[in-house]
Amino acid sequence: MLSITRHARALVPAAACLLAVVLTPAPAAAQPEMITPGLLRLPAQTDNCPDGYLCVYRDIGHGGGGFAVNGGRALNDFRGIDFNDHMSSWINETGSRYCWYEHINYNGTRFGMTAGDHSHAVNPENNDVASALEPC
Ligand SMILES: [Ca+2]
Repeated sequence: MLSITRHARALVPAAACLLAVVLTPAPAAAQPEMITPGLLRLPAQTDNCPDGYLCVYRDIGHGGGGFAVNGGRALNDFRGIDFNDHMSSWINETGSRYCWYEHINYNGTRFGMTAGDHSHAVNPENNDVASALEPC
């Protein structure tokens, strides 16, 4: 009897530890972070673009994190979000055509982003050059 009790006592910490492991929730998926109303920072772990937003990504294949702007909103200078000359892919979930520009303040070559369309990878010569975007 005594030996069973001693044995049971030894098992309590092990059982508690096992319970703790079982009860620990899985880490929550990283969520977009609002910078200002209508502008979100996208975490590197997500590749989906919220409905109603235009999303630009640091890496090809909608990876590496990036930014999402609510439909209708423009960004005249990517330097303001520390994203100048970094865009490699995009998704347009706004329902409106958007354009991105080679230079800030909508200057330089303009590239269309059709509503509901996406680019897995912009052309190599246009990689890491985007500096602004707006509905167009
Ligand atoms: Ca640029």
